Parts: sequence; structure tokens; C-alpha cells
Amino acid sequence: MLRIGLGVVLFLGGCSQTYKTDTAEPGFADSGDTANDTDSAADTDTDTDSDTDTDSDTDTDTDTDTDPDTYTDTDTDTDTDTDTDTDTDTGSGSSCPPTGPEMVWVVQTLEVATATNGMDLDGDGRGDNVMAVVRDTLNAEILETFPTTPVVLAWQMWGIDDWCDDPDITGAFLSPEDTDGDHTDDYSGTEAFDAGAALDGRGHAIENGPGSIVSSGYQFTLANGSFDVGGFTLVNATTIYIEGVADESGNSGQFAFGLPMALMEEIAIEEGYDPALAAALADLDSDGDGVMDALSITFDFVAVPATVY
Ligand SMILES: [Ca+2]
Ligand SMILES: [Ca+2]
Ligand SMILES: [Ca+2]
Ligand SMILES: [Ca+2]
Repeated sequence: MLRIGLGVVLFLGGCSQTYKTDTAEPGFADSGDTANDTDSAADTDTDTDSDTDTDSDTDTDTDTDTDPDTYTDTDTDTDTDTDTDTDTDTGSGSSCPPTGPEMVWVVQTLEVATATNGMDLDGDGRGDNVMAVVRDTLNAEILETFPTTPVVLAWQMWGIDDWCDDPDITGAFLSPEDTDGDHTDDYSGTEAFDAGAALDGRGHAIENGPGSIVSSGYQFTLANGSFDVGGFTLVNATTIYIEGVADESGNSGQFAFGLPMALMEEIAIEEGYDPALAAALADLDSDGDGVMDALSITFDFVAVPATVY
């Protein structure tokens, strides 16, 4: 999977990837090194502690602590630890909702990201978002069309065993319809949208892609997708990358892809621009032939819980 090119991974969530199963202070991941150990005792345990350790490291941890170690609540284990334990031993952190293997959110705000805030689509380590040159125009069109079209943009994720870290999840964009003719309740958190034949018998999007959650941030790649944005249907010439942070209260992140140059030439003509502009702006080579043929675009989005049927 071509995630190498994806630049900065969002780490907006707070969950540690470190889990402990062996001997140490409860709730602290022990790195086995002595970097944070400020007491005089030798560090004799062998786990992966990264906290600031001020006690003696010869105590015995008798609990079996397998939850993420960055929550802030009460330590419920019983051992001979004398340091200050600030993690949770009950696995009920706020940034990693423990329930539900699947969720749907409806996009409430969508805008083209700023020129300096693009995702890296070509793997050169720099963000790609050439369409930011028409950002103001596109964002104004999105604002205009969002309240008037019955079609909404929804994001679905399933197969989630652990909302902090799960190497194998599935996700999809959907373009379901708001059938009640009332957009004012679309972002209530409980609105249901009609996705029709886009869903399989289990209610999952038929066109989907693989993803993962690392430290509470999710990442996906989709081979295909289309987005009704600003009165145009945008299709992808490259893989679509999505990353963000999601929980039971909301979902925010970015997605990016390359727009086919030919499509952008058509849109330029429709909008009264010189189609040569599209070629001049093309910054991605989707087929590897050495000729730029696609225009990068990165969107920022914020979504709220919803359902699809
Ligand atoms: Ca790049
Ligand atoms: Ca999974
Ligand atoms: Ca509605
Ligand atoms: Ca090319």
C-alpha cells in the first residue's frame, strides 16, 4: 500500500501504542532504558516504559494491564508500585471509544485546504494542493451548493476492533440522499440518509478501501471515488488518500487526490477560463509516463455522526 508518500500522519488523538503485559509500574510503559529513571535504583524490568520514572524500579507489578497507557483516570490494580500512576487500567479513555465496530459520519463542512496544508500525493515529502489557487472560488461554490443539493457526503468505517490501533479496517465515501427535504436536521448526529444500492446486504459500502488506525489517527487509500463538489462531480485520476481522527462525537480530517487534467480542462471551459490553465497547473503524473496529467487537490472536512440505509 502506498502510504509511504503520505507525509505527516495526524496524531490528534492521544493514545499510546504501547501496551504492557509484563513487570513494571502499573500503567506506565517501560522502555527498559534508563533515560527517564531518576532514582538511584537500577531498572530491572524489561518492558517499555516512557514515563518519567521517579521511584525505584525493583517493585513487582502483578496486574495484567493491556489497555492504552495515556488515559487519565484511576489505577485499579493492586501491586507494590510507589510512583504516581496517571493512566487508566480500565480501558475507558475518551479518545478511543471502546464500543462499536462501525460508524458513519456525514460531512458538515468541506473546504479546499490552504496551499501549504496539502497532503503528499507523490511521495516527495511536500504537500500537494495545486487547486488551492482557486480555493476561494471552490469554497464559495461548496458553501452555495451544500444547503441546496439533497446529496450529502458521508464517510463510513467498519471492522474496527480497537479505535486506538487497528491495522485492518475498511472505509468508504458515500453520496447518500437526505430524503426528508430538510437540511436543518442533517447534522443532528442521528440523521439517516438513503444510500440505496451503494450498500451491500450488511449495510456496508460496496466500493471501499483498506485502512488502519495508528495512535487514534486513521488512514485510508481508495482506488476510486467521486465527489459532488461545487456543482461538479469530481473524479480521481490517482489513489485517494484520507486521514483523520474519528470517534462517537465527530470525525475530522483531510482527503486528497489528483483530478484528471482533461476534466479540469472541461470545467475551465465551462467556467470561462482558458483550458490551457489546467495543463499549466498539472502537478501529478498519474500514469508514470513523465508527463504531468493530473491536478492535486486536498480537502479539509469535519463530519458528525449519522446513519445510512
Ligand atoms: Ca508531494
Ligand atoms: Ca479490525
Ligand atoms: Ca434532513
Ligand atoms: Ca502522465
